[in-house]
Amino acid sequence: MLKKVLAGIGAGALLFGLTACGGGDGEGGADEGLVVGFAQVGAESAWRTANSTSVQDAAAADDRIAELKFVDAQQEQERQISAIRDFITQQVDVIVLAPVVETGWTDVLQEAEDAGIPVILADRGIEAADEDLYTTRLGSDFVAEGRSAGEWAVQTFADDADGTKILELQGTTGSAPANDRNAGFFEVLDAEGLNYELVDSQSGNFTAEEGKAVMETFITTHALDGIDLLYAHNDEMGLGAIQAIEEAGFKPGEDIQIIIVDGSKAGFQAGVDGKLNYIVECNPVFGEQLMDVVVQVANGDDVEKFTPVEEGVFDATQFEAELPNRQF
Ligand code: GYE
Repeated sequence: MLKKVLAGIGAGALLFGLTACGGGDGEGGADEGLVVGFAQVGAESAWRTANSTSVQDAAAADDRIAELKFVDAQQEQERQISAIRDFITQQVDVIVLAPVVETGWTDVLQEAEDAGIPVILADRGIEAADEDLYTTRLGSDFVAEGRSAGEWAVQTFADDADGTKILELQGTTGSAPANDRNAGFFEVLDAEGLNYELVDSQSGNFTAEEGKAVMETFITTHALDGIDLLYAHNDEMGLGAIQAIEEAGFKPGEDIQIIIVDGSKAGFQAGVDGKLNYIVECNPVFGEQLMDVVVQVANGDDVEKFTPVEEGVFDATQFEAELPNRQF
């Protein structure tokens, strides 16, 4: 509590010898609360906004947390790297990183380790080679999400004798959810022996604008006649694509079936309107759980390397009933 006040005073606090502001000493300042630095991806989607709100609200409500230093990196790794370096300089107790991409973290995470500051990954993961450089990850199992999408595609198109023609709108290139949602999906299609053709696959960077633009290119390049399925790695890209499909004079959800991942209110509403066919849930509301992990890590407790967030799947028969339950 004391630190909440001192955080606003900044360096002045040090004049009084009150050095409890972090220090990366892992002691966690049990009386004063923890100072946590959070390098967030950006604000590219409803999912992300809900995630930022969840983490900020949970930190504000939690007496164990003195201050959350929040940085929105605008989907740029360089901004996240600078944020982490600032957190190290400020000697925060714990760093939380939602890494925009999987690679390129070795140096800065080594710097955090050398400073004695533990790093927790929230949401996205990083490449396996660097797994010793973070303590734990709390987030979704993106491969499982891809597999769920794949299972539905296999069930839906099993009898499609002339082969299922698929378009894919990938998330941010090099990000864990883009890599894993792709991998899980095609793993199931191949394992189950679906007769399919991937007609095109491009990144829409998880935004509605880019999703729409890529879909327009798909339509110009391939036309839509004969395309069976669009697999969009998140709601925004799916919703952007729906606009492009409608503007081209086709009926999304009928002329082309659509799978999205996330499950925002807007996504479910499009489902209720019959414009898409399957939703794989990705849950951003893990702020309270994250604060528990932050405290455990600061205390040096043993934690699992990965804690998955629970999530479900929804087909057209469930959209209407589920819509009022959506939190973002
Ligand atoms: O699916 C997407 C967001 O990393 C799980 O990032 C997250 C993804 C989410 O932009 O909407």
